[in-house]
Amino acid sequence: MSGNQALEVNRGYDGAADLAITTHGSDWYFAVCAVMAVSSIAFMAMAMGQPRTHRLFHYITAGITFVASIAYFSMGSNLGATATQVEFVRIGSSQGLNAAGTREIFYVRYIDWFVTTPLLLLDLLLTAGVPAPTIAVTILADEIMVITGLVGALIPSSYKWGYWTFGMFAFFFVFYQLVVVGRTHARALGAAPSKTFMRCGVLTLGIWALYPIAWGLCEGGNVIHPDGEAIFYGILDIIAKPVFGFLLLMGHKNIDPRDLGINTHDPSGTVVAEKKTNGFFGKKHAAGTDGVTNGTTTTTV
Ligand code: RET
Repeated sequence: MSGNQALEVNRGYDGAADLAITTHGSDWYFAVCAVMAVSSIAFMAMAMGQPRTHRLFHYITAGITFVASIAYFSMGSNLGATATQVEFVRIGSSQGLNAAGTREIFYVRYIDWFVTTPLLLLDLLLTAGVPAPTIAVTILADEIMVITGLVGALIPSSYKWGYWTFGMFAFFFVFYQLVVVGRTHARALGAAPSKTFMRCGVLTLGIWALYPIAWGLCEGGNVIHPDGEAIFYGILDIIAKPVFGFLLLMGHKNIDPRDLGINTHDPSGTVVAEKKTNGFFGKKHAAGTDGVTNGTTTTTV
């Protein structure tokens, strides 16, 4: 036998679900895995074209797509999933669901998001130059959003929607931090960071808003077949990660990390970092503080 045998090899170790991906879904997941892997290599290659002091955003972005490629490898292999009783059985539906009982829920998707969505926010919020406490609380809200989505997806009863609702509150909080706080700070940094933040921020908000809808139609409402789920989330993830990453890194070609308050030190001295800074996330070298140390050290990236 040749071709994609993942479904035969890895068929439901923990009990196959009544409704699960077919070989088409598996093929698509492997294709997205390849897109993510190639993007990671491309982002690392772009990093090599920059001095070490200017690679922070390349490393974060390559990390995001690398983690995603592992998640997609798992899903293509029919792994990282568990059978969960559906709330809405849809026998005879036009979506070709025709299966009672359980649905294959890919919990590995949420492990991916738990690692990568904070990194996406870090990419954006560092570009906007927002203060560290704002970054921390936004990432906390983001993690609440992902975990409520995971827990809700694994709950058979209507109580799953309670978790979805909590997740939506957390999502609105993230939304606010980007739209209001992020935009205000980005504007203050000048044209290049502001343009990059706006471009990537608008893309992010538009795409992220579709995830709770996908969840409602897939893990939540059981309206779309797991193969359709693969395509829906796959397209969103390609836009949210590789497309976003590429736009962000193109924008950073015109941005000096020191203008964002990210102070880096190169021992070769080719890129001279500001000494005596206000720290990694701090304001860029406030006027009049030359030679004054506040106890923090310059961070090497
Ligand atoms: C869930 C369900 C609970 C409510 C909300 C959700 C939003 C999820 C989002 C996920 C974004 C993922 C990204 C992945 C990158 O590839 C968890 C679906 C609001 C916004 C950007």
